[in-house]
Amino acid sequence: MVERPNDQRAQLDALYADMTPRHLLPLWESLHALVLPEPKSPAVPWQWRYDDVRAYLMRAGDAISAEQAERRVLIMENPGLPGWSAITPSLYAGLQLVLPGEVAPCHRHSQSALRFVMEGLGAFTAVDGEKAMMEPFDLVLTPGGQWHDHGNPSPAPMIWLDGLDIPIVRLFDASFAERLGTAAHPETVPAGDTLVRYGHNLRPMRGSTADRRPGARPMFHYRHATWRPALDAMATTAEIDPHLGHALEFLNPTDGGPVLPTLSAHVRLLPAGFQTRPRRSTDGSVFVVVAGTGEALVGEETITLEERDVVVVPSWMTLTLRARSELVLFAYSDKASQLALNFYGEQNL
Ligand code: GTQ
Repeated sequence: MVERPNDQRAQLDALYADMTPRHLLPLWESLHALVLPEPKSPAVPWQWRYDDVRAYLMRAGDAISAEQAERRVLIMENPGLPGWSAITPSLYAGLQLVLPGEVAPCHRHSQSALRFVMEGLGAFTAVDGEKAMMEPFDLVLTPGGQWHDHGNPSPAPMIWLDGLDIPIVRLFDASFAERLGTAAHPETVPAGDTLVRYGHNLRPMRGSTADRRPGARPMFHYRHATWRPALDAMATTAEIDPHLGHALEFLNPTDGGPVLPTLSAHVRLLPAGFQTRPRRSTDGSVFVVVAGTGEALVGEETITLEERDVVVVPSWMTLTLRARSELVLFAYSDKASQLALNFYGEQNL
């Protein structure tokens, strides 16, 4: 509360008391907290150790089937956002388990999702009836509005990170969801079709019957077998960015923009012994350690990084990364949303 002379204070207090029941508030008491001079996230830096979460997820696997749960997922909720089911104010993150022989039934919703495979081989995500066979550290997209189901015909558990824009859709009160009614969407094209047609910087000619996927977003599978060699090659040939390390963004081949309307994703490589210069950006980000060990300095916090750890870096907190051994990271954020809405900012320090 702003300091006011006593008589004014009494006058204002009387005004507030009378108008509050009418759902009216004085802006001048909260303006500074509503319109901030710079971002100040209620989210905190945090880390989930993969083996720790995995143990709970396997217990969930004993307790409930994927079909029964619809999605058997443990939500990673930011300790600074209790009750939000969110890892940052705009991002959702969870770890999903599909056991051998299980299906996660077909549904669609306004929310866009990305999946980053943590463990397992040979389960699939099907988008509008087209399967992508998933391998560790593959990125798979299920854009908003498209039917998707998951299945695991392999003999081992399949676990992936779900990154969704649930809080963004909630902010706009724009959520629609429906179930198909059958567990799996009828298969529409052979598995892997998206990669054949759109995965090589080529596309079927416009208007041809071979151009089957939605025009604006035809690619939904970005394989580790593709992105990793590209990043490794970059690390041997390119000058390293002092603030990022070697970094490649996943892109939508139709326009060179982010992979989803709301979410962006990228990968980085830091050579052993390399330390980035500090950097901050307005897109709170979720990192996954793909390989290597090191540390993340997030504001005042030091977080040790080990393979498959999940780390959240809130908006505008200074991040410095240190690689003990060669460090490979995946990250997603709401940068796509912020760019579209003209909010995005970053600062190299
Ligand atoms: O796989 O469709 O973690 O709809 C949360 C909501 C996963 C999914 C989540 C979802 C999904």
